[in-house]
Amino acid sequence: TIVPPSIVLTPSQVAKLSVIEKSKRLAAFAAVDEHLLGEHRVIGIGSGSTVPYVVERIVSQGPELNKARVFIPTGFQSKELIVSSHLNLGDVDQYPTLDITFDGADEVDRDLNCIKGGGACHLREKVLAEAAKTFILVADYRKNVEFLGTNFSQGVPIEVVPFAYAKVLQNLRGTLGSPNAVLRMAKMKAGPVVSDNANFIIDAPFATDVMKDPYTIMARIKMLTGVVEVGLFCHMAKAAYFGNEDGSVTVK
Ligand code: ABF
Repeated sequence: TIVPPSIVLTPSQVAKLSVIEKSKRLAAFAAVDEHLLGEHRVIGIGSGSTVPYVVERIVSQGPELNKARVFIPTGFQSKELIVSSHLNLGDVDQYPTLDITFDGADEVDRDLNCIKGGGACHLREKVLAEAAKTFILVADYRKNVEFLGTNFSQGVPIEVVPFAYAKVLQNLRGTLGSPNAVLRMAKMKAGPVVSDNANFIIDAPFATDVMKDPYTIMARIKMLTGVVEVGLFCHMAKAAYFGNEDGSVTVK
């Protein structure tokens, strides 16, 4: 008989996980245990490689609890995750207010500001972060930094309408002070990366002192005509959970 793959890992599967995967899983489990309450009905599910462990923890709570819940995805990947885990799928059109959203991050600073969009999903991720009464970040220890841009050097992801990309790139390289801003290309340089919203992504690195005040640079980028959303999430998260190599969890 063919047993369908389950999102809930067996002990032998867990034992085979790398240290980084184990730390993602620890963070996700701790965040769900601490913040997902029995009365929560509408739950946002983010993107990336840490979020499947959030879904694993939720699924392991059992069908009784989960049949009363509806899960809203931030993109194609999380939609597939919800559907394949046999959870109820909803849409933000139906549920413009969410009880809670869990999502990953590329980096989180000491004030819980974060860079997101390494996976090109940050527009929908920001919609679900903003729509949620509580927004919780989950990540491994590499994402836990004092200031943004410390380890994540590829720059701030910026979703831009294709018609405007060259103009926005010029603005970023010029007046906004990111001379190394680039249009994100698909593997093998087959063409630009295209988001779930049919837009392009620009990656714009900024100097460390600029990244110490992420809100200001976020607002300046967002004012450029043609920019749809900036992968800087400022003052949005209630808490961030980081799994550590030694099996502990850091909560910010
Ligand atoms: C999404 O996935 C992003 O906004 C971020 O780019 C990325 C984090 O992925 P991972 O959990 O794989 O590190 O949440």
